[in-house]
Amino acid sequence: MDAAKGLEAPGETLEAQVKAFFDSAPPLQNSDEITQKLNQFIQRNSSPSSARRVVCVTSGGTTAPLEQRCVRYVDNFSSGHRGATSTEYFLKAGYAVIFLYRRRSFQPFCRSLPDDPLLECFKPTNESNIQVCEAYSEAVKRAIVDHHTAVAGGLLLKLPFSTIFEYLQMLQMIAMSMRCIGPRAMFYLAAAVSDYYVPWKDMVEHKIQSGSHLLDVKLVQVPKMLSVLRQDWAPLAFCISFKLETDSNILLNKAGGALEKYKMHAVVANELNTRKEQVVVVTSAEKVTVQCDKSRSDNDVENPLIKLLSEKHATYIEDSGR
Ligand code: PAZ
Repeated sequence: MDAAKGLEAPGETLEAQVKAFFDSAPPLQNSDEITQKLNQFIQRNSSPSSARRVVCVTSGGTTAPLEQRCVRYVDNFSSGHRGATSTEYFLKAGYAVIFLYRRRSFQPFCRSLPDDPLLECFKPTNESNIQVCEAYSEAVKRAIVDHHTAVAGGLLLKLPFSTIFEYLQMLQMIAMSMRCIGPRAMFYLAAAVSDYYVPWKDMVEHKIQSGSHLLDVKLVQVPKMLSVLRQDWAPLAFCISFKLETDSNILLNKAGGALEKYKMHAVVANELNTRKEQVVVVTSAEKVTVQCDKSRSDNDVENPLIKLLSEKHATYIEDSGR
């Protein structure tokens, strides 16, 4: 939504903007169920016998609806590949993962399956049973086993969102539930989050009718929730945000700016066209270029990236003295 022009109320404090955002948001349908799932998940992964590090991975783009009974919305680019792949590597590194993802975006353990269409993986047999096609049998088996092991083992909790309203309400709930584990919590914020939105109370209820050559929709800036996450929601957690740019000349400066402004522990800078091959991890001390190792079979850039961040997180926990 970078091209959109927001109407920021001059002089309005961040606190007032945050309040206005949450007051105007339509309440989550299933918030009790989500809270229960979160509490169980955190409890399970923080018992003395299995005290793990827990990471919240956000993934995919948020939508900003233009109508309450939404037909049209402004979307943010993200396939969810980064978040899904990172989740797999965090699980491998021993983390429990809360995967906050955009509905119908990439899912962990499904990268080797054809998604267009998934049904090509299967065929009916004579007895009307279903069989996995030979070409995909290994990939399907691996995906099912790995996914089941993570979910049934209580190491992966998946929570879907579509709109910016759902995303931020759920992020807040997750942060609150993770407070009790202090610095063992990590936020890995790879989702592409709307910069502008239409407040619910200003939104038309029904589908906008065509007829005028000018669509007059006023978009308001989404409050800078990274600051709120760091300061209020999860002050002890280790926080990593992402910065995406298409112009490599401004990328590192923008990442450095975000690091400082939002007091992140690291910002992962990536450029649209090369994001699958290379990222730069920007911290107050250094800028580390992380590249995929093309000689390996697991040659995702997320492999060395999660290794590096997991080491930094371990140092952070040690320094916190807990
Ligand atoms: O989801 P994906 O793999 O297609 O892309 C990942 C990404 C570029 C959305 C992510 O790495 C990222 O930079 N997220 C933050 C985007 C932003 O600056 O708002």
